[in-house]
Amino acid sequence: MPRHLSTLLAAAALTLAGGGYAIAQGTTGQAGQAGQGGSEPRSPDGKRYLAQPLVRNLYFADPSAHVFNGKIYVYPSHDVDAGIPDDDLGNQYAMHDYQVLSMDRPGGPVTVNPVALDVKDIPWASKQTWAPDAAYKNGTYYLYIPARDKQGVFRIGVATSKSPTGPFKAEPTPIAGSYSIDPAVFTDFNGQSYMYFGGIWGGQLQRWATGRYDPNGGDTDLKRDDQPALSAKVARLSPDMKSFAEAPRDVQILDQQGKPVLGGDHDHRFFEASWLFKRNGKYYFTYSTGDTHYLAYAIGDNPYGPFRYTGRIMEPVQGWTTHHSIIDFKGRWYLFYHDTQLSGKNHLRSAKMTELRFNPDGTIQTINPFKD
Ligand code: FUB
Repeated sequence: MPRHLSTLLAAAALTLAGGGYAIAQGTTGQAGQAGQGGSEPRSPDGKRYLAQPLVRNLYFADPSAHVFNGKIYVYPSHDVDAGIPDDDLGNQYAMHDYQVLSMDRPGGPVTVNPVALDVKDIPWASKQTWAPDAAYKNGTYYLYIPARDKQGVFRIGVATSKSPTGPFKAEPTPIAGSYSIDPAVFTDFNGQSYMYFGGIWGGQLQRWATGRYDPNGGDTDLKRDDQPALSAKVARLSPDMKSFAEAPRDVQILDQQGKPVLGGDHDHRFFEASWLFKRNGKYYFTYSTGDTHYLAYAIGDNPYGPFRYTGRIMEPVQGWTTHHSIIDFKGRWYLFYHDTQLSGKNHLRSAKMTELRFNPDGTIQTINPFKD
């Protein structure tokens, strides 16, 4: 779709009747989508999807959900088709703006709000506005933005607004000391906020293994299978929510024996897409295993960890990437994720949501993204 047309569509602030997670009727689904016109949509290998896209006429991925003022706001990447072939560095993910989704309740109509921020209005950024997150403090909403800077290095910036749906105004420079991708901001019950971030391969985390950016630091991971895996990072945020109050630390993930998960353990090691939530006094660090396509979780006793690997949140979805968020809404928990149901293409993803259930011991009931 030409960029000016998508902007016009966005400005219309479409309210998509019936676009909720359980039903998704009455929207403008993709032409030729299997199952339109009555029958239930099926994956290319014939499976029925657990949930339907929140939005059907635009592509949204990496859904970071929050509850602000009793409503659900989702801060996703806005996927577009730039005609770039798939590669391991993610060049096909050529997003250039953000739009916020909102809904009053799970299963209710989903509003696609106007463009909240465009890369041309982020002074330090050049391209690839990837998975964002948001936070609220003292009357201001903060949008955290990973993007490539003018030198092609991923950094994380921040933009502010008085409205949860924007428009957001970007700070002139990225957060000092930030790097890589996938920011996720967790605010503890005492009001202290922390940013979790990082991603290997196209997210460039492996290039920071020495603490400084090394452009020759590899395109995937460190290829040291018998060494502890590269870690996500965490940094306490300053009271202004726009800077780090400390140098980023490693988010250590331990296996069931208490040893660091190794780089060669692709079923369990951190790849990208950090999230952090707290339940019953425990801190759940959740993430994607990337090339093995699981959403996994590890449990700790404080925001810094270490976190003990505990299990899978979700089995692989349709599509290469898997990225999520988790919220408590009125005492029930929900997982937001994405897949490629509508496009069949890795870089054109659709955000979805489904209920997340816990066992009495605090473990998570693993979700199959298909009904079959
Ligand atoms: O959307 C671009 C990238 O794909 C995200 O930053 C990753 O988490 C993966 O979902």
